Amino acid sequence: MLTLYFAPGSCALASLIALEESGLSFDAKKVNTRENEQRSEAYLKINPKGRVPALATERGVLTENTAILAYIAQIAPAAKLGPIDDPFEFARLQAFNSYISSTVHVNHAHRPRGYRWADDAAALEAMKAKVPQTMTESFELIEASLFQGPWVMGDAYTVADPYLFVMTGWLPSDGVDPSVFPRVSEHYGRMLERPAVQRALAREKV
Ligand SMILES: N[C@@H](CCC(=O)N[C@@H](CS)C(=O)NCC(=O)O)C(=O)O
Repeated sequence: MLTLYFAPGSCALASLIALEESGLSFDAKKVNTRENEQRSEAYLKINPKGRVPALATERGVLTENTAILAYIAQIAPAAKLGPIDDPFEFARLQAFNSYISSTVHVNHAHRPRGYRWADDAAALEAMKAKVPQTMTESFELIEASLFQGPWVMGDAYTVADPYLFVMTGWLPSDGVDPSVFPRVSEHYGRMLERPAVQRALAREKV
């Protein structure tokens, strides 16, 4: 049995959507990040990083969206969530997801989680102030070059799509108007129509 540890409104939504798309049977457990449950002794035993998502499998716990998304695509071949038989195409998919994880998500985190990098109040404010610019620059690149359309990797829906969806959903709170990026905005709307996305969003609300 697979168990996904997630928190509403977090990046774990990407892995939650991928699981919903996969057709695999899984359990989803909420971690109350508002109460800092991710730092509790019990949760740190599951994920010593103190972050969500974490995916408990029969072979152990996987962390990091990039790893979890790739794993889901590979263990659910019938769902066709990635080009798992083509090493080059799969690496291209991983390149997109790595950019989201290492750059776009980190840009965003400078607003709510600046304390990871600085203690000084002025430095924290300076980091927050920079977020609209860094998110805009990343989305300009995605809109113009990385996003192929109608899905991230082209005609086929893959595990890159839920990951982009989560980042697009954060743009308004990061002070960026998503309509500036029409192709990405259309993708967001297309995602909202998918039953798996609707099921994942409903799970966040329960
Ligand atoms: N690179 C990690 C980032 C995980 C991460 O930062 N998750 C956030 C939620 S979006 C979290 O758990 N934050 C809680 C905290 O920082 O205490 C991934 O993609 O899985």
